[in-house]
Amino acid sequence: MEKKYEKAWLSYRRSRNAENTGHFGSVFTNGTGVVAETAVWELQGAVKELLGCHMERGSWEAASVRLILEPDCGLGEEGYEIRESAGRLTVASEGERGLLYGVFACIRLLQGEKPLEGLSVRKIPSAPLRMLNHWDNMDGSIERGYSGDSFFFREDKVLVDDRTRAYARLASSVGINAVVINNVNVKGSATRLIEDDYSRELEAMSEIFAGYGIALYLSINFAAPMELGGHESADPCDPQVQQWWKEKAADLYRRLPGFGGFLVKADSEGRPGPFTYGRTHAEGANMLADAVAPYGGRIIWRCFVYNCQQDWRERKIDRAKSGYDYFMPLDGKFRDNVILQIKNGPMDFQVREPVSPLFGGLEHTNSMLEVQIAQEYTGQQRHVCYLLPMFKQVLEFKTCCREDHDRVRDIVTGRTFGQTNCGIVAVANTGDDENWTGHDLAAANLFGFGRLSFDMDLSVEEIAEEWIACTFGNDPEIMEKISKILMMSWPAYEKYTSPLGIGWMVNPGYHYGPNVDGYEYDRWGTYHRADHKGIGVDRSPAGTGYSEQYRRLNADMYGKRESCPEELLLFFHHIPYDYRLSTGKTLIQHIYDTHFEGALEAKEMLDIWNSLESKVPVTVFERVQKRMEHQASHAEEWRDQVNTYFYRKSMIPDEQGRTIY
Ligand code: GCW
Repeated sequence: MEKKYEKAWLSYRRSRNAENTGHFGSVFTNGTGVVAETAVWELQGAVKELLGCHMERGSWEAASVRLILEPDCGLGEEGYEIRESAGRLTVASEGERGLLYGVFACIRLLQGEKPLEGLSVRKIPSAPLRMLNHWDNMDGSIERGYSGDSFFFREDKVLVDDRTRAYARLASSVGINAVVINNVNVKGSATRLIEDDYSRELEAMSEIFAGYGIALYLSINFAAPMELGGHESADPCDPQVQQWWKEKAADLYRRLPGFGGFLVKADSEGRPGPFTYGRTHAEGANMLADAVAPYGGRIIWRCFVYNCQQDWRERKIDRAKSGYDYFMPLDGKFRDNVILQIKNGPMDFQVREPVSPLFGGLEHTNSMLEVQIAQEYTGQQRHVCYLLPMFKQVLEFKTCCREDHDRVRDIVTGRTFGQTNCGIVAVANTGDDENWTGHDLAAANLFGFGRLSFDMDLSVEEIAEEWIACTFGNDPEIMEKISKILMMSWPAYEKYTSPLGIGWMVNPGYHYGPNVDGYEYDRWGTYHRADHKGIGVDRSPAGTGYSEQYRRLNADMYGKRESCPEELLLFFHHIPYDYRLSTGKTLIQHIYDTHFEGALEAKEMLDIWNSLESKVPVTVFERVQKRMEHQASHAEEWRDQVNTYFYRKSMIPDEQGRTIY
């Protein structure tokens, strides 16, 4: 039985803005391809539901809406312009995808009940590649999935049905143009996705995606030539292996319309890779790049490579250093159609991390920022945690790699080094739950990631408001209250979980809930090093030396505890509990205070939500309420475990005498 699904932010409710109806009598396009057709279809459907009017196809002269391909208008294939004058609306682009994005922008305006008169908007997407990575397995489970099972796979089959299209609509409506459907950990039958076995389904899927301007990508198993091709090795320098991949690529590009390329996790967490053959990651990636190059394909190669067999006793080895250590020496050695995919921080999607020093380090290699909207370490979609403020901070971070245009956003949009193969990707938070994202408010992260990738000038508040208007309507009370919850949520989560950038402190394996020492004596390189005097990892030059991986100005800033931004203090330094922070509070008092505050804020968010009872649909109200009630009590659990742990270590009482156990 297919599970039901909702339309998320594309569930159009009747607009009260009757003035707009006049603009939507008929539509004309000079686009002849499938994406232009999609644009017309989307507009007609939305106008019908939002304004209640039936939109005909009209001629160029007569149509009230014109979707026009204008060659050489400087907008590119994906940029668009929307102009309104004298009751006529024109959406222009050099490409059909631009028309589609323009149409979705018009629809958002209608959803937001904005007037169209005199409108003049011009947008060119910030990032060339705007991608989602799904960690979906062929058995239907999702690695780090918190919204049900996969809608791409079940019982080793590829699913192509109505939901595939519904998904493509959602993704495309916010500007996503590339999707990897299978987990980066490619094992078992997933290795066979590049074989003929699944060609019919993948062809159908890539056709649906292509209609929405989305390129399908697949994660591949580096050892596939052995597992599928019967070769004795997967050595990237072996001509037979090279030939095998060339044939595979030829085959895939012949079968799948608009196929994008491969995503590769190699030599990481037990996955095979070039190291086995004494080869570098550049040799590995380039071999695949050569195979897909004739078809304009790309290889997206992950930099999440580290030793996951570390000895916790060893204090000089530092997992945070590994990405840079492996990839910096290879700068400039990758083909043009290789993009390195770099997680935002040097560890792993913690609630607070510094930006990976590979951004601003690499100068001659295409790079792409990887963030995670699946909330693996930020409440697993049971806690509300609006992550856009974090992503925005990462994008705005000044790497100091040159005098200007040195922010992460400049790098991943190609501005800094003139690259065109670059962009931003999120590990997706979807599943086959009715509302797609488990927590209804987690959809703000999916919507918001897409919108930010398309337009990095948008503020996180604007994005939240757009999402709320599209999802819940324009009622000022709803807008204000849900915005407030979203904007409170990341800071609150940070307060009641791990302090000042230290990270982890979660239950091993499934990564949910507090366990301060959960990873402390484990092999994963994730330690807080707390003792009775202090806490934190010394990553200064006197410690592991990680801070030295940054450009000079940043290295100096992080390297000294006095200049290190306080939110990252424990990431970079081992600090005594009685150290005074800029607020005048001691470190231990800061830990106690933020944990009490954070738990109160979780309760406050619940109260705000409860006050919306009559304002949002009852099913949504109840789903969110249930999760937020859990969040409020789980935040108390976090508060009490963390505070108690540090009280017992330090034996320093809370100045305010609150209950610590
Ligand atoms: O954070 C870790 C996750 C793994 C994941 C890995 C990765 C897909 O716990 O589940 O594997 O990151 O990014 O490859």
